[in-house]
Amino acid sequence: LARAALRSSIWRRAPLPRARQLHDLQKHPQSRFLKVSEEVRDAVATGKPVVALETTIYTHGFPYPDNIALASLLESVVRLNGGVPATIGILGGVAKVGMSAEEIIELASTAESKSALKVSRRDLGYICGMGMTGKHIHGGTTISGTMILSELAGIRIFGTGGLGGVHRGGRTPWIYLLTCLNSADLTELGRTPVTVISSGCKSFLDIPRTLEYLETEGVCVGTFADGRDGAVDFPAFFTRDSGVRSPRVIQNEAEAAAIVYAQSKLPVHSGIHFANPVPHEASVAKAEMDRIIEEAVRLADVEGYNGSDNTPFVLAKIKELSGGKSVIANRALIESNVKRATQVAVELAKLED
Ligand code: PSU
Repeated sequence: LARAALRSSIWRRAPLPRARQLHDLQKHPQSRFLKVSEEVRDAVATGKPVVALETTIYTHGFPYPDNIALASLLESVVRLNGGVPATIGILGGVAKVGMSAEEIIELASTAESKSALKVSRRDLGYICGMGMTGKHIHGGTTISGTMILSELAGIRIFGTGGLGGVHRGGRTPWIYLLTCLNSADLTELGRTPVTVISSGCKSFLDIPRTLEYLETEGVCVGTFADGRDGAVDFPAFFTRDSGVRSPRVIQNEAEAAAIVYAQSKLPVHSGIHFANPVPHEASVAKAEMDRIIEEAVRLADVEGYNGSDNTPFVLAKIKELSGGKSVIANRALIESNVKRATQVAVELAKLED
């Protein structure tokens, strides 16, 4: 009976079309909708450490031309630490993995006019479909969008700033369920086997509920403790402390790589999130940041900024209210996360040898 169930079961057959699709796309990366650069294709094929980088932080996070300087800095951080960078975004309705410097400049230049879309899972079909009809839209990919394209290209490690989460309005359980005040980043981590290294999620989000949601989605969450013993907080982006304990504690990149390796061999098809707290020297005092965030969230509420418009609005307000300190912290933490991600990718490549 068990054998018959195995032969006919949906769970045995269901993953095949997706696996075949992935295989076909990876075999023909110059498909109509997905272009993977030669350098990235070669690096993936030969087991080099590749690190994915997202582009929403350039189209909707940092202003032009700072965003271009940041993009070039992050690619150098990956290279200096022994990895191959793969900046991922959408140009004219075509997904690009391993964007050239010219392509990054073209995409990042849209920050001024705000003409690019913020692209997560729901937007990929739309933006590529519009490209077919002659509407060539550019898009910055969020963590969710970048994870999907990373997986298609065979990239397993991704370094970025901060994760979207459960919004505070979701505190009451029925509102939480009915209004789905969650970032698509969380469900993506539940379904796409890519490891994201970021500084946790911003404290204007509901951190305990975000961690609960990730648990439900089957996402392993650990925070780098760097030799410190005992309990460690899951970080709150601009600050190292959130008052919420991290589910797991990771001591170094070798431990992180071992977890990624083991999970891929089991195989468990969900993502992993490793949180890397903002460097001490750039961290903003928690009490000060809490006050600023309360005010920014209140203003977003009053002015009606919801859904995908919420994060950019709140971030801009925080920048204004903190006199620019938040931007310094943001830049420092992204750089540190991308370095960490590269070191994890390097350790992972050694395990795959
Ligand atoms: N955190 C930042 N800047 C950003 C983002 C997060 O400090 O630009 C982006 C990331 O791309 C993340 C996305 O995936 O916002 C989450 O948006 P939302 O909460 O609308 O899902």
